[in-house]
Amino acid sequence: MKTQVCIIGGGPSGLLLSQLLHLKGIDTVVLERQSRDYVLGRIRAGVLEQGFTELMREAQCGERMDREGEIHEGFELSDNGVMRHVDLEKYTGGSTVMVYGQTEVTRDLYEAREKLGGVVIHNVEDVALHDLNTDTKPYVTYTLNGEEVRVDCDYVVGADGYHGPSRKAIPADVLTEYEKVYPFGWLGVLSRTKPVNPELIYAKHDRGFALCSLRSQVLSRYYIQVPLTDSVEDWSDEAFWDELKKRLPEDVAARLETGPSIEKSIAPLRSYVAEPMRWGNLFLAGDAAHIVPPTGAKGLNSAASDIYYLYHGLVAHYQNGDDSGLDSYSQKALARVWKAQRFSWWMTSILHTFPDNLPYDQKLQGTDMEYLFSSEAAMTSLAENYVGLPY
Ligand code: FAS
Ligand code: PHB
Repeated sequence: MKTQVCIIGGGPSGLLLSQLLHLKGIDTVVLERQSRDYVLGRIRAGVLEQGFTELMREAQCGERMDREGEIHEGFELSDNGVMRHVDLEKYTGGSTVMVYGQTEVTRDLYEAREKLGGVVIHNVEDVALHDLNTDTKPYVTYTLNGEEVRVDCDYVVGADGYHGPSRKAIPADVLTEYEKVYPFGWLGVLSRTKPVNPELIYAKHDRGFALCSLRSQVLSRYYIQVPLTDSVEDWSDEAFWDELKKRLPEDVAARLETGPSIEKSIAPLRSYVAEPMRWGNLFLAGDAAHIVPPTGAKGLNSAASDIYYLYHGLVAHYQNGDDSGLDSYSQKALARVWKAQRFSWWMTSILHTFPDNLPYDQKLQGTDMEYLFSSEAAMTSLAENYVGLPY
């Protein structure tokens, strides 16, 4: 099989890039390890930056998002029951975020690929990357139903997430990895209940962090911080709702509509960056290159800016023979990735309880919250990072 760009990974990064390139006449093949239903069954991100929504519209995938997604002009920050509003629109001069689940984003992308006849091959196994940094062109091999297939291409894009093979194809003496593991995870619940609040509530509490989010007016998404030693089996629905209520302001807890969980999972929190994001004719994008704790809603949104840079670099290469975008991809993508890393670390640091925190550290957390609400500059910094820094 021959193509121009072989993309490993049929998550949002891989699908969005393949759709954008297709519309520019650039041929791609997407190789995905799982079935489409499995990919769509993963419940992940919920908040989209404007940069992401604009890319989705450019990819001709924004129609349902604009119809069903919710524009949010701010969110609430609660500190041990005292809730205060963060006015994103005011502090950014008009920017907002879109609340629309990653599952729906991925569904829209799959349907768009199908409509254009895009090549997305599911259930592939044994994906291996070859000749990434030689004078010859790269190729990728995989097996499907026991048969080995070879894909000859100009470029390989590793959009295969943290556990995929692409990053591992970069020699250890070339790759530098930066990691920070947090001593807790997020227990998330999806429930067919009316969201407790029109906007998201990020709740700092001595018992631990909690987040009230949503997917629609009839589908709510909630999280509570839990120790890494916990497992989903430790948490009945009733126990989850009781603990969530304890971490929310009393009036919010009183109006919380509870119901059976239709999805319940624990995600560990980690900050991770791999550099460089290019090696020869291999480009890494999204979770294949970086991971953030979900506190700042930057995981999916960092993937979007990678895709933006890579998309424009590949179009310039194929349409004008201009390689400047590809040559600067890693440096440009990482510059924005690290700012998202910083913001995600900062939001996580001020909102969660850390088992080893000293009383001094706890005082600093409280001071950070007070400084936010006493300084236009501090609030502007929070708001501009949350809505998404420029690409
Ligand atoms: P993905 O991991 O989504 O997709 C990679 C794809 O590559 C997968 O479909 C995988 O099956 C495939 N793949 C892997 N190995 C392969 C192989 N060998 N061959 C072929 N295909 C292979 N972000 C937020 O902003 N907010 C959140 O609340 C949030 N919650 C999250 C919860 C969890 C449990 C996880 C893991 C992530 C969460 N994220 C969240 C981050 C998440 O949204 C990612 O940023 C987003 O999925 C990135 O998309 P991709 O880069 O496409 O990676
Ligand atoms: C979600 O709705 O899943 C969500 C929203 C905001 C975050 C993290 C997760 O910061």
